[in-house]
Amino acid sequence: MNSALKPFTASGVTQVDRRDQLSVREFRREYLYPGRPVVITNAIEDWKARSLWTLDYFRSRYADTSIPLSKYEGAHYRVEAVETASLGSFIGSIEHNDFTTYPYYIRDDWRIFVTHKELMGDYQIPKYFFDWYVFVPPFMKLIYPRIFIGPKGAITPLHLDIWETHAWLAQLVGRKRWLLFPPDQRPLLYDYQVRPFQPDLEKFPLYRNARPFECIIGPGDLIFVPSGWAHEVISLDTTISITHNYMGPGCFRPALANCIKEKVIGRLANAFQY
Ligand SMILES: O=C(O)CCC(=O)C(=O)O
Ligand SMILES: [Fe+2]
Repeated sequence: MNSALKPFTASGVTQVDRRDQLSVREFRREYLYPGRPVVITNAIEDWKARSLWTLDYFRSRYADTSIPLSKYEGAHYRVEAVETASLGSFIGSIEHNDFTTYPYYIRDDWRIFVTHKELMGDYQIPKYFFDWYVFVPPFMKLIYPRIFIGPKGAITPLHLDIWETHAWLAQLVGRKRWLLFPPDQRPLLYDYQVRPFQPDLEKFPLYRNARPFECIIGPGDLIFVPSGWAHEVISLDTTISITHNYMGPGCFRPALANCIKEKVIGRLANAFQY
């Protein structure tokens, strides 16, 4: 995956701030309200997951748990390309392969937290992220937490997060490189079809003018991804991460509107067979 290390735009890259000992007040003023991403260090040191969650730990306890794998084919994950494996065999495969020889990624899995509820006690929601979805009825809520476990080289292609919510992701094992694009650069991204790590500039010439933000997160880092910031992520090692999406200042409108559209109007339409 050398391409991950090449320069990718003509216009330069801005580093995402890395902040240690960030207070909630500073987070709100400097990142949440202006809608800027940030990597916060030393914010999850009290989590059990911080020392417990390793590939060996998951293998020793959950080797027989069956888990959905997303297969990366033709630069995308196809919905129908989900296969199931035991967590033990998946972990064996990602220890001995990278993404080019084993293009499978556990993405957004929440089922493991339902099957093995004790995992929920291994982390807490960091103090920065108050989720307004706590006020909506359970059937309207997003499902979280969700876990990512993948081989070196695993890719999440450029996208906006579900319902235009904010997100946070905590890195437990390995490093991930992120490229993030502010909402006003949307016209340069061609409906998010560009592959920022290997852009096809003939097909997507405006991408030349994009100015991504970049960071590498490693174990113990927590990243805040504001609503509307498209991002692409590549694993530089075998990786484990946990994530939540949430509704908060700056995304109230789209996050609530999308939630109602999908969970209420969608259900009613189904019920009445529209
Ligand atoms: O870590 C990754 O591969 C992607 C994370 C992400 O973008 C997400 O959870 O929406
Ligand atoms: Fe995302």
